[in-house]
Amino acid sequence: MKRVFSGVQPTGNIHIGNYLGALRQFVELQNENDCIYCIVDMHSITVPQDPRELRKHTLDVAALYMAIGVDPKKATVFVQSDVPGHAELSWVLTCSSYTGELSRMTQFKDKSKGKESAPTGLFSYPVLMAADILLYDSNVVPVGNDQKQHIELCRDLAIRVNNKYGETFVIPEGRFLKEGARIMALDDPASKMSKSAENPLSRISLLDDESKIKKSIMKSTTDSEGTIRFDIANKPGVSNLINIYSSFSGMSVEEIEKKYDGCGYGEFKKDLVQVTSESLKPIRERFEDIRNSDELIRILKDGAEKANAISEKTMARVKDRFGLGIGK
Ligand code: AQP
Repeated sequence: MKRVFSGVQPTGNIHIGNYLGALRQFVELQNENDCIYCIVDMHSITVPQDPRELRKHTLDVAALYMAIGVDPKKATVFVQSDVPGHAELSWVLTCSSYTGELSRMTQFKDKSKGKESAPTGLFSYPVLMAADILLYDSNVVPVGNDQKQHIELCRDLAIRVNNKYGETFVIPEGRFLKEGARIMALDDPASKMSKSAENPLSRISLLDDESKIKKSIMKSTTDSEGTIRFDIANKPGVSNLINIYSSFSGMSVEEIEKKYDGCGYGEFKKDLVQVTSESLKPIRERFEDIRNSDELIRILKDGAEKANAISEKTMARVKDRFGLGIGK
């Protein structure tokens, strides 16, 4: 049985990019693996957060995990800041990382673009992410394609420590869905769909109702050609919509192109609204029940307890290898 670890930041409501790119894998993996799914709230504070909103989103994301089908009887679900080992290991790994490699991370470059000075946490974000993964001796990390570079850094850090201090960490593998699983912003298909983008119409949240879904899709950026054809280089907006259609309906790109041959964007978009709304409605309904039940907090407390037990073992090993503390 493999150990699987992944997390989502509670920076806002989970959108269909997070869901189709990463979270959908969580559910299928939990049946045959030892899965640990975290709400990575400490990553969220790398950019300013309203404390009340952060806590609300933390519980929302936890409830959404379960609404999409994560089963707390099969998987461990908890909040990152409830397990101190993440911060502890992050510091140890920070001391084995280099500013050069961190400054090459494209996410840091994107998020700090145009700023004279960026928060240190934003810079060292990938080290905390490496700590999240290595703390649990994870074998597999299901994430979106945008995280490939961070997974590579995590592996490099683990190998570096193992070479210098002796076998300490399991070397994890990223699990990425096919290239098309990267969902782009609806108002700008050159940028990825993002929770924290300013324009709410740039994304579809899993909790959006039909009228918001309709508004986002009907206003989405396309092109002037007028044909439903998958061509990322020349038709990025339409290709992104085809991708979303295909992911929710299970139809292949070719089937969709054939179905909408000769149709205009209006008709295609209208159908996409329906396909998306039908897929998200049951998630939204389950979310309401779970979010309003007392069970949610109990599940997160139990999850943190289980995660802590694993994390303490790893930290004892790490401290021993590095000569930290007074020893046994
Ligand atoms: N647009 C996307 N398409 C496919 N996968 C995506 N992921 C994120 N955006 C897309 C994947 O979703 C998982 C959770 O992401 P995260 O919350 O850890 O952080 P993120 O990648 O920074 O996501 P956002 O939505 O863009 O949040 P903000 O705006 O706060 O930065 C990850 O596995 C990610 O790959």
